[in-house]
Amino acid sequence: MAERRSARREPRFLIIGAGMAGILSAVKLAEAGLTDFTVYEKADRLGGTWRENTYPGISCDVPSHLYCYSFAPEPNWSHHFSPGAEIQAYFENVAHSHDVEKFIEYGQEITRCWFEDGRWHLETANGETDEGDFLIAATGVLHHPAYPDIEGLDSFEGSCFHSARWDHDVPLAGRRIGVIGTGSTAIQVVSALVPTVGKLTLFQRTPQWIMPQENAAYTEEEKEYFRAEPEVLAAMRDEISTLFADTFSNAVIDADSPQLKMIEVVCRENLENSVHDSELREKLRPNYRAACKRLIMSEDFYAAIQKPNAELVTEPIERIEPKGVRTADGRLHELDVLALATGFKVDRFMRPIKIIGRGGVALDDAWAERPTAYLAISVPEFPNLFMLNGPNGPVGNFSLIEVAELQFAYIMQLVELFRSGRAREVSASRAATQKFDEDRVEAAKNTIWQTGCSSWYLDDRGVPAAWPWTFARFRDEMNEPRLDDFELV
Ligand code: N01
Repeated sequence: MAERRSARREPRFLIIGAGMAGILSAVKLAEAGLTDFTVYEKADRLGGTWRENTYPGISCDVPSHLYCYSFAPEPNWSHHFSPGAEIQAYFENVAHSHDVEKFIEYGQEITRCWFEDGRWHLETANGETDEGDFLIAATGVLHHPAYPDIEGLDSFEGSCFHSARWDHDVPLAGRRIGVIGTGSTAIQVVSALVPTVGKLTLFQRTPQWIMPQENAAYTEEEKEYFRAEPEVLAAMRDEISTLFADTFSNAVIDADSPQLKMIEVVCRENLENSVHDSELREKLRPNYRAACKRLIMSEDFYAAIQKPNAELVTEPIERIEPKGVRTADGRLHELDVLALATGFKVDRFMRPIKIIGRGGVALDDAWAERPTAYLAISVPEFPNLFMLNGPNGPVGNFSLIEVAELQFAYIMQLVELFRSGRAREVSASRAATQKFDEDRVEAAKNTIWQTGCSSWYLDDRGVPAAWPWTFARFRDEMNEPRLDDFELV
């Protein structure tokens, strides 16, 4: 590894992860002339969630022109909601066009980071070491697949994989495919597979509300127009951002909001009008409010599940056997392939990396109850460690790219304290972190997420672990750090 210490009195940064937030960090640091940094990536390719999730039908349900960096607008998106492969290519293009690939070290899984003598040190699985002044965790939220704890899972004789580890070598055409789960992933998988497979069996534990959402292609004329008029593209992005916040992100934090009631009406009508068989319709009808679980957008799921080669199974899964899935009614659903669209362990963040802060305190201990961070960015006693899309930030109903950009600009203001010589170590104070936590738990009581359903938003106490305020408030918070909330050394 090259000599790391800069001769200048400028900080060195260690960045964990070359996904959306890691690339953002690299671009922004380089833009600020802070080129003493390395992005550590455990895989052999950048892209994070878009590298790992390649399941059939994958697309993003945040509008394309919002789900991209503000500094790298993309006039050529093929659809209003981009397919996953296009998003992956977009990140690769941005890294290339901004010349930040040279900062990425691939195949370097960080196993341990520790703060010692005022600096962050790290060790990789290959035994290499490095040190720097700031550690940026850009490790993502939906990153660690959650495998279901179902008896006999390992005994299945066919092909079985998690949706985030899709095995493209396994043929699907004409075969019997089972899908477990009914989250955003499963709904997209089912819609994409039904037309090609022999039989698709969807194992539903909980039904979902489905928001009908068309995904039209952009015409060549539209793309040409976006290419020719970059300011129109920028204005459109702002417009989509406001619209998205007003109609959706801000609605979910107020369970009584008129927008939510509207969303509920639309979802109910979608179910009533799209599903013709009354028995199937009732199986698909949730008994909780729309958007309590993350709302699913789909224009074709209801059509897919009504096809003759599709079956919705609502009997609980009893166990998995060599030939398929046995449900509680004693029936064996014989399968060739079993896809586990069973979601993610959302409380891991940068773990399993062992992170040791000031005075030898382990992050695992600091987060023994549950992960928490001041404004989703900083943890007391972990100076100069900053997270992008950390715990309790805006997730699920926002463009995580917009969120990360605002967070990074905020972090850069904290870094400025170091550069100007005002502080060598910056971390949120305990008091400010505790107050933030109490306030967010209180505010979360008004959200739709806490109206009686289970979802990945909820922590082990059933409290939503997500930003419970408006996006405008998030923007305001990210505008400028309140230094009284920090401990500066
Ligand atoms: O995961 P999930 P996901 N037996 O956690 C079921 C983003 N995303 O990958 O509801 C049976 O939502 C579980 O059942 P239940 C988006 O933020 C975005 O689908 O707990 N079933 C549930 O149905 C999304 O919210 C996009 O009863 C079991 C499912 O598995 C997030 O990623 C696309 C089970 C898990 O759903 C996660 O979505 C995809 C068991 N033992 C993802 N264990 C778009 O932009 C779990 N389940 C469109």
